[in-house]
Amino acid sequence: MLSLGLKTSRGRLVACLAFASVFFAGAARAEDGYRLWLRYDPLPAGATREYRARVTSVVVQGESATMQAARAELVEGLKGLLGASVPAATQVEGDGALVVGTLRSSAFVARLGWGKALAALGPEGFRIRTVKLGGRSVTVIASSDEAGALYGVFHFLRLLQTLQPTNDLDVSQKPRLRLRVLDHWDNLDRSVERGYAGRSLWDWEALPEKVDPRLRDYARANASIGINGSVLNNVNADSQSLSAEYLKKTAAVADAFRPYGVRVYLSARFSAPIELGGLKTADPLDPQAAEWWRRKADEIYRLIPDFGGFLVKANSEGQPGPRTYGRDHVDGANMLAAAVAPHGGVVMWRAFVYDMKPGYDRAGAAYDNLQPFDGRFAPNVLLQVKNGPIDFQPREPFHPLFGAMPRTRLMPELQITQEYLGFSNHLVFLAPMWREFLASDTHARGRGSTVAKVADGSLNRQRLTGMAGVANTGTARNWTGHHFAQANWYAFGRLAWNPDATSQQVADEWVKMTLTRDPPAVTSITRLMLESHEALVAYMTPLGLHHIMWGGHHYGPAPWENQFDRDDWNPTYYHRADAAGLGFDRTKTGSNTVSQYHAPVRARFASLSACPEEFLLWFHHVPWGHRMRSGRTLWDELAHSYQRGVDWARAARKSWDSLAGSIDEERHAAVARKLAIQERDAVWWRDSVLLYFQTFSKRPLPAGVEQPQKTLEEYKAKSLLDVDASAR
Ligand code: GCV
Repeated sequence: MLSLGLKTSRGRLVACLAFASVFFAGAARAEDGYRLWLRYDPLPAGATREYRARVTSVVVQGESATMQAARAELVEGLKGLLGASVPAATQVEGDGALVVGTLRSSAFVARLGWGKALAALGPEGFRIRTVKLGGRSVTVIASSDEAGALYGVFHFLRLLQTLQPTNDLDVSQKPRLRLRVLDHWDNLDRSVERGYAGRSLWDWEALPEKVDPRLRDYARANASIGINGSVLNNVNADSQSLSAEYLKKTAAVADAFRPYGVRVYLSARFSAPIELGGLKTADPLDPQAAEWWRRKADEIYRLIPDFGGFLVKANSEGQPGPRTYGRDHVDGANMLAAAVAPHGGVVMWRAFVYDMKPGYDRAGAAYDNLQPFDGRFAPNVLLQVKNGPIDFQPREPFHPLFGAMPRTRLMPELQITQEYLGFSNHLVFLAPMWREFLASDTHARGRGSTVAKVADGSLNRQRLTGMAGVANTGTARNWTGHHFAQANWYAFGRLAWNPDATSQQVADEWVKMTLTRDPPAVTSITRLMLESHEALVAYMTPLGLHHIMWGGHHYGPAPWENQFDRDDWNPTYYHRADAAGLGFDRTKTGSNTVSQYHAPVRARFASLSACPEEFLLWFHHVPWGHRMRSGRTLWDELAHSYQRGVDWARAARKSWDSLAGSIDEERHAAVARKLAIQERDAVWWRDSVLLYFQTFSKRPLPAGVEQPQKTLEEYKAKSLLDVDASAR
């Protein structure tokens, strides 16, 4: 983002908000959440009056599908928000015209002399300015390319939705990251791996003949937050998705997305040349295999000229890959990269590779497997790295690879769907977790070498950049299962656009656009959201605990679990509780994976006294009686943390209940039901984890921590998922 300048007095804004309070108290009506944050209901009367005077006609210049989408959005949006149609015109005729166009599509924009400035903002950037022309005040949304104009339109509508002043605008924005992509772990049978919001949105059986109109709404929602790519199928890929039959279906999806600037990508199964092409090998150095991929890429681009490229999970969790044929990751990635390069495509190669050797620390595995290849990947390859070294835990330290591969384009992979964070049952706003990650300082080039700067290419001077989020969408009417899970989809888009956006800003926007503009309600809901991640960590995995979830589904606690053949799928492997203490020693006396971080980070994490307490048990095996900064023992601190989490879940319910008048009944009741489940789960977590660890610590629960509701045996007997089918 270059700059965002709003030159208006705060006074006017406050006045608008006061109107909002009155208006929304009276206007609550049923809602099912389908409209997401793109609800264009009438604004409060005061704001409407003011905005109507500013926008008297809409002049969108350009007839391409994208410009038509921009026009339709503006016309519909303004009609809804202002409560009356704003006429569409072809010329600027009076005061209050809103002109939208690109340098090519609009003679008006071309005459403004902004060519250089717009070129500097790139194809997706935009400028919004209030200009005076012959005594008339005109608002201009301009860009060098159409995608930018569309993003500018959504930005302008967001200003109205959040009651911002629009009388003297001077906004210039461009996305900090180039590829802003949702990864769908959707299978061809429409099941969704780690999906908690119904079935896959892609109806493969009906495609390509029938294209669900919902696909347009999906693309539109993505465009409104700057997401410009979508990987349609699971990384645990089925070769069929690359068959001629399925490519036609994918092409129909791509057609539906195109007006909104969303490109499609596919996950590629590495062994597809064997399964689809009948070859004997998929060895990346085998000329026939490489040729098969080249032809496949040509076939895809004939059908989908703007196809984004491939995402690949190779040699991970049973997936085939170059190592299956005695080759390495570079051989595999570069062979695929060569196939898509002539068409401008990319390969997103995943770093989630964790082969196990006896005594291995899984947290160090991706680094060991990938770091040696730094500087050897082709220019159109991005290495897609999860935010933390294990696997989308409620809290992890940043992945050490972000500081260790300066000659490789590293693309963070975040998980929007809540695999380890209570599925679509728990209210947890993920922006604070992602911000913590993006703001982490790798110290790779000294102080200030944040993950955000690695990702946006500024630290290592890279132009091809990106961020991926594992999608949480499905056929659920509200898209994400939990109304508040929509906020995580929203936050992913906003942070991929600008990784420095604050969680507060993102939450505030989302609440005003989605739920209510009533100021006290906005304050209490944003507070709830901003506290929610810390609270979830407190009742699930405080102080650096990780991966103590139940079995393969990961819903609810099972720290006692040790039955999996693979050591590192067992919670006991991660927490290492014994009579002496708790936690995984990753310092020199243990696995020493802390050495994968740069010097000052490494020293801080490695020191028992300097280690941030939120990561204490991640890096250290700590005696039960260890004095924490609070003065409590480790055991007492742990117990208090679980209790704090439960207390928060209870308080959250109360606070939500008190908002009944400010939010429509339907969504209010749905969220209230989920919060009741969240409270029950928090208690379940507290009791079962403390009871289990107590068998090692042999210490009583400190005062202020409630006695467990069941026995350890009872908790062990049943997965939390089984107590409530709605948790699925
Ligand atoms: C798509 C974790 C999840 C798997 C997922 C895998 C991955 O292990 O539990 O469901 O597989 O991560 O990211 O590839």
